[in-house]
Amino acid sequence: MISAASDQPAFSDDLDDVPRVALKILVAGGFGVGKTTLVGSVSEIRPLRTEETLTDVSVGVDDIRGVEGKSTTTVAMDFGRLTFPDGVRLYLFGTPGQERFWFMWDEIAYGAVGAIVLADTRRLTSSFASIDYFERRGMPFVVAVNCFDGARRYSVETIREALDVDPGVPVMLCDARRRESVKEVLVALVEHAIRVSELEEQRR
Ligand SMILES: Nc1nc2c(ncn2[C@@H]2O[C@H](COP(=O)(O)OP(=O)(O)OP(=O)(O)O)[C@@H](O)[C@H]2O)c(=O)[nH]1
Ligand SMILES: [Mg+2]
Repeated sequence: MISAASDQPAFSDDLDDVPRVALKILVAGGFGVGKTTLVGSVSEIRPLRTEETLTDVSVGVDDIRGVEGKSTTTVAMDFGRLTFPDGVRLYLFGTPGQERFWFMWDEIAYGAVGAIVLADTRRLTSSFASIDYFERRGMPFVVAVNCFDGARRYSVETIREALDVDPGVPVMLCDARRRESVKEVLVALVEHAIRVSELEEQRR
């Protein structure tokens, strides 16, 4: 079901409200790592969601360790928007986490400048596929570890080693429920994407 949360203003495409720069950002990562939560906590418009109830069929298929209270899953995408005071507007697209919906990724990823790969240290392997995806496509990404309550804390270095990501890829800790924390991740991603594109420019 497509729905919009009701605690934020509805989406309005005000023609006077044209951003200086508009960038498309993906929010990826394994099943239940907090992608929908992240888009919802930072979006300035009512986020678009496509949640469906998890059925018994998913038992034994989806690893819900640590998120046992989870009752729905994203079946198409999440969409939200955030504008910074300097006029940079980010359009956020959350991907579905379940493997059976991965066929949609190429279309969701089209035109994106970069991605956040969210990870949960209790199920780190569930975010490997996202990392592979962006590495293969040469799309800049940052890894953000969503620090769930009760999950063991690891240092950024330990997580970097476990995920075996390139030394240039930012790895950070975050709380997907906190707007300021998510903003920090988004700023790190945009800065990283600019660095990557400058390096590519110099190589040409
Ligand atoms: N304690 C805590 N719970 C969280 C956090 N982020 C998400 N949750 C909870 O974890 C569950 C999973 O969150 P979602 O945002 O639906 O995860 P998702 O990655 O979008 O899931 P899929 O779309 O199914 O892959 C929900 O029950 C959230 O309420 C967090 O930072 N801390
Ligand atoms: Mg989701």
